[in-house]
Amino acid sequence: MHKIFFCLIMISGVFSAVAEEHTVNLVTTGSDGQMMVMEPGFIKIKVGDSIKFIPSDITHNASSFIGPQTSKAFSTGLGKIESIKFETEGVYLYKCDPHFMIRMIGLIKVGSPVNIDEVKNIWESKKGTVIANQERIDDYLKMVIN
Ligand SMILES: [Cu+2]
Repeated sequence: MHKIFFCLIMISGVFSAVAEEHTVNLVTTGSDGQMMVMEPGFIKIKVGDSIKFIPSDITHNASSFIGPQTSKAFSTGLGKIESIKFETEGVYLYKCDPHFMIRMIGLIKVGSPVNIDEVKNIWESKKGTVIANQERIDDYLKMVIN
């Protein structure tokens, strides 16, 4: 009997280590005063983990933008709380569709950042000029370390 309980505890421990659900808030005003920002803007997760995206209001969502070539695209509904599972290793930039032009963009690192150079190159070619939050994504990209 004790052995069975021990096994159950071991199994539940393994499962919680395998897949976690993280939370990212999509907010109009950030806790540090930044406007139109993902919190946290840069998050590290494991392959198989999920992220629950929580918009502060109807004007925000999370939509894949630049990611690993074999990854699935995703787009959550405006104002909808949705959980997305990340099963492909690499770095992902994702955006809020209504606020892309003011860089409401976040960065997710899933496992190892195997495609970081590619993401940086694509971002350089797309970033252009904007009216706000110019340095935000470059700052996030600097945080990606193997
Ligand atoms: Cu937004």
